[in-house]
Amino acid sequence: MENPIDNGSKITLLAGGVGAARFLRGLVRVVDPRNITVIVNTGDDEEFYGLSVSPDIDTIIYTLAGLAPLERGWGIDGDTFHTKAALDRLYGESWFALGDRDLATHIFRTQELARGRTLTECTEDLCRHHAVGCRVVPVTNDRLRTLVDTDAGTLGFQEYLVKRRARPLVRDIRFDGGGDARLSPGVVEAITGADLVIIAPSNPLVSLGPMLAVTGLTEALRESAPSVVAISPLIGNKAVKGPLVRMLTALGYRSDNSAIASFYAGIASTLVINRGDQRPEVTGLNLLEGDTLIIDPDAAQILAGEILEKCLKQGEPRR
Ligand code: FO1
Repeated sequence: MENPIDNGSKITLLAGGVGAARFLRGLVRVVDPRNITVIVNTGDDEEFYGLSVSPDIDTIIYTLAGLAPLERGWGIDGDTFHTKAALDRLYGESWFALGDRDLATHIFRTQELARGRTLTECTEDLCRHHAVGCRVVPVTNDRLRTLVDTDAGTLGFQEYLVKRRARPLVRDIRFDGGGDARLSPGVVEAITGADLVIIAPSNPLVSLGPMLAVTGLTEALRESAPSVVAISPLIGNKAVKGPLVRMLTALGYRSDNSAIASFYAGIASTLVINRGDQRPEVTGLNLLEGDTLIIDPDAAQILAGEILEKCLKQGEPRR
């Protein structure tokens, strides 16, 4: 590797969708991708037309493969929607836009799952197919679904976010299956064996929340807390993307770094906040300031480099 930061350290990233994918575009420039494990949320997964759709996994894979649209972040850049249009004529207009090329991923995943293969195995195949160098692992191979209790009733996460445009007032967030779901093989080892675990600038309530609901993840993080760093998804008390602020407010939290710090206290030792932003009031966390607006890969590379430089223990990697 040309980058002097990379000394063979093993890095594990806990990831939601677009925010995590944007950070990864920089991380892979400073760490050998073969030493990166990405543990991905599956609480957003949903079925459309009988097809298993895993939006966060696909966002990570398409981004690392250079296929994701820069601005929108999800799906495949330049994809067409002829199948969606034809299905809309058959069933009436759908609120979830599956592109023609994207559909191949969902058909493949659905078929392989039906053959008895695990989501971990399907994800490995998709990574190989797209020449993704990192190990991308779903947090669980078991059913896990984020449910949003709102003033308009209980909604699946995609129904809340996409169909209802995150407008209903959130009363509670639950993770169906969380208690029974088991962590995917290798997840605990990827955390306890990492030189550094990074929690991506994803939504703590609906991206990290479902992952932490799977028995064993919180414990693994607590065990590794000195090597866990979380990146706040807030910039100037606003989220770069998505309904985080609306959700925090509706649930009675403050929409600032104090709320983020209290969420990660006990499972991380360091919180990265945007340079110049209000610092959390009470926190047992070390604070690190960085430029966390990482819409372009160069900015993500600088942030990833700073985090590694400050948080990676000096000396030899663990293994
Ligand atoms: N988000 C939308 O706002 N509208 C869509 O029609 C949509 C389709 C879609 C298809 C495949 C996919 O992997 C993601 C898609 N997303 C869409 C994004 C997704 O709903 C969310 O951004 C994530 O679940 C949040 O991490």
